[in-house]
Amino acid sequence: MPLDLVIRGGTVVTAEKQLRADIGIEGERIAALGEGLSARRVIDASGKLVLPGGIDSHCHIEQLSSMGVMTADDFYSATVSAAHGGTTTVIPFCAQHRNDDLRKVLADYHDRARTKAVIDYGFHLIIANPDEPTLRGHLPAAIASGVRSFKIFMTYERTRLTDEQILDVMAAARRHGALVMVHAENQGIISWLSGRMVKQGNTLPRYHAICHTRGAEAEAIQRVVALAELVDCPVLIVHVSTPDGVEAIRQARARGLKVFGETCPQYLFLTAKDIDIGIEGALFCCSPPPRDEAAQEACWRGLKDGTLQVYSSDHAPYAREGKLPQGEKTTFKEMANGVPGLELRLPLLFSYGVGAGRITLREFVNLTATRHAQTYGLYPRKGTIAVGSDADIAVWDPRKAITVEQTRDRTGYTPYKGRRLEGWPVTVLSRGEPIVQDGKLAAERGRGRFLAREPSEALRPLGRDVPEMAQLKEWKTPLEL
Ligand code: DUC
Ligand code: ZN
Ligand code: ZN
Repeated sequence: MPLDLVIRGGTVVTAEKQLRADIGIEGERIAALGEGLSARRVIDASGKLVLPGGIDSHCHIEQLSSMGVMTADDFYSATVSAAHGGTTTVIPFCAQHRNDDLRKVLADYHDRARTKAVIDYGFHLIIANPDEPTLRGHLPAAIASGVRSFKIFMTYERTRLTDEQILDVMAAARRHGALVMVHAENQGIISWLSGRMVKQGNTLPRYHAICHTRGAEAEAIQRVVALAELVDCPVLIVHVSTPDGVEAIRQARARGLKVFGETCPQYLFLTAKDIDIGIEGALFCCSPPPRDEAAQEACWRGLKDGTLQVYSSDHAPYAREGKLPQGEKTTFKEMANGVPGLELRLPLLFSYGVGAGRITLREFVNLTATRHAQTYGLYPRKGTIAVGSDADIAVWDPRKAITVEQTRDRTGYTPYKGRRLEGWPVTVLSRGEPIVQDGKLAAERGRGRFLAREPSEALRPLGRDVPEMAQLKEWKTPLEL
């Protein structure tokens, strides 16, 4: 029986190896890897790199911010933009706000994605209301439905959890098998400083970068690591931006703790100087903010040595009106936080990482796809090129050069305008179907499918008690209320 499709003559790269091979596809899956494969249809990949499609495990799509601003992208525009940049799976957030019932939140996001996504998607939750019904009923049900991770905030008045609440949600995650993702910044430092700045009329975006201090990140990471160690709960620190933050994770890992880290393009390619351009700096504002060259270097080092497991976009796409709701008078406290990055995440890392000799091609695949799948319970269905895996594949032209103008999301801008990039995914397949062909969209709206995720090794507790917990166990003293 001939195969449906063969990708012929390319250099196939996975996290483990690089080889010249044809890839045979039958239906939605990879059916063969080898030389001289034939099929009904052929994609000629000679001179090209054939990589697993990217997995973006941190992006915000069709999501209301805590201040009530809707992202500019819906599930169609975001996933179209992602596909053009070589990403074939996204894991965005279903955001619970303080008064929301988690069941309704989850149902709403399923409705939003089902009819629009052009690539496959999973969900994380954002837990802002860890009350009894949420922790005892709604969250376990959501986890059982394949939503095996959720984010919590240590800052923002409307979403932050107290340390006691963080311990509660960690205990629930441990019990029901979910990975806790943490936005780690110290609320007191940020609100103390920003209160003073706003009162004095220092409201330009540049003060956003001042108020979210480096120390605010490092303190919160150290604190949340202590909380996680107490209840033996693995954690993943999202959007790490500082040398001290990376170091705090490195030290926790050196002690054998399951603490994972993530960084994003804005912390490798932007600095606080990009924000310090007057009111227009709002377009570059995200939390935590980009820092300086030394911080960029620390994030690169963290990616290279495995302290930071994954590289995600944190695509938080707001159009100008969301960024500047009061026009020129908007204070940095009123701006929607976040920058777009779904489409350029991979091409930026390819050019400035692989192209500049900072990382190898195999590390690129690991950081953009394989580790996301492994960490979030999608491996080996997604994130690799292997017989039996979904045929989610990006064929890269390593020599295609572009100057960034505009991306396909709906923000109307990109923070990376004017950058020279070399290397671009020219053909992209999702479950065996070409969804981008020679740079043109070939996907039908709504073809993307929800991915129920399995418990991953990352979220399995260590089974190691701190002395106080061990003592309680010895005394047979229960912790449950
Ligand atoms: N955190 C994110 O992860 N994204 C956007 C804003 C924020 O604070
Ligand atoms: Zn965050
Ligand atoms: Zn985010």
